[in-house]
Amino acid sequence: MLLNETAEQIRSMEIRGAGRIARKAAAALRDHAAGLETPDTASFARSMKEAADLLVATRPTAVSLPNAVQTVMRSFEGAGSVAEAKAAVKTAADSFILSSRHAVEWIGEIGSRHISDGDVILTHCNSEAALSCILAAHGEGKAIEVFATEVRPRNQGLLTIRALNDAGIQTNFIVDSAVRSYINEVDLVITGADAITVNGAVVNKIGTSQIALAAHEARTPMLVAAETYKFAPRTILGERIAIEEREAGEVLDPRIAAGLPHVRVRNPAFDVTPASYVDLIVTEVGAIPPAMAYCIIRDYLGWGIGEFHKEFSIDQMTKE
Ligand code: RUB
Repeated sequence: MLLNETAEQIRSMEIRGAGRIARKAAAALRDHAAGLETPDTASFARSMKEAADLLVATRPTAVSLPNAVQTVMRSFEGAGSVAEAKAAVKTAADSFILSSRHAVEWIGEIGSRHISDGDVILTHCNSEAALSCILAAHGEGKAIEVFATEVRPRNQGLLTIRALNDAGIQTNFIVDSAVRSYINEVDLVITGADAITVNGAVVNKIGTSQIALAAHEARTPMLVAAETYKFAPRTILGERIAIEEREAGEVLDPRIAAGLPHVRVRNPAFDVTPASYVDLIVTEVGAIPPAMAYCIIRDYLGWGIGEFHKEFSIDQMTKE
């Protein structure tokens, strides 16, 4: 698929969900590289950098996107020819896509061990990783029931209830504001994540932090299902996760808004749940307490304090 087309599909949310976005971005870079006709590796690198920047700018919150792009972009560093660089990009993109799919499966296997026969689970938004846990538990024959939220304003809950229904799982569909009314009937909350910071805070669909708060008060455990590439390396350097604010028209019909000059619509797409409200993060390399986020970043994303020094010296060099 063409690069600009993929970028537009991510921007418009035709392609959505942090894992899917990451895989599509990797595929778009791979296809872009294959079609490039550049005379040398330097111009190849420049064109790939432009493509990478375009993709990363589409949605600012899900760090799976820059992490996937970074994986592909690092693959051709030091390539001796354009052909070698193209081959490296293809291998890196294909292997990212494959390992991402496997990660979602493994998360399902690990996450399902935290689900008991007879459990009532609440989920929010539409997360492949969270659904993988729920579907795996159901596949193991556990009799589970799910509460799924509507997820205003984009109604991703509709995707979730369809998947649950198709699997034959008993599901209750509720408006977002009904969570507290049902939280005492829920045994476990499972959500996905768009980003996890070095202090274990979880960035996910708007409303997740309210659900976590209600779950915390009700002593209902909260599980977050997230592949390792959802962890945000640059939070080690103090970088904050940007929370995407989408257009007002998603929340309020512009014709109504036009008659309300004193009303400003706010439409953040994500929020931050503090680590203290999260019991466990289920990754493809195991279930970890949020306090171990740094270890995941160091061990699986290859970003340690050494990278910081490297970045710092590069910054310094470009200033000098
Ligand atoms: C999607 C969302 C999902 C995470 C995880 O938001 O918040 O919970 O991306 O999803 P949006 P997954 O619909 O705005 O992209 O587990 O599928 O990666």
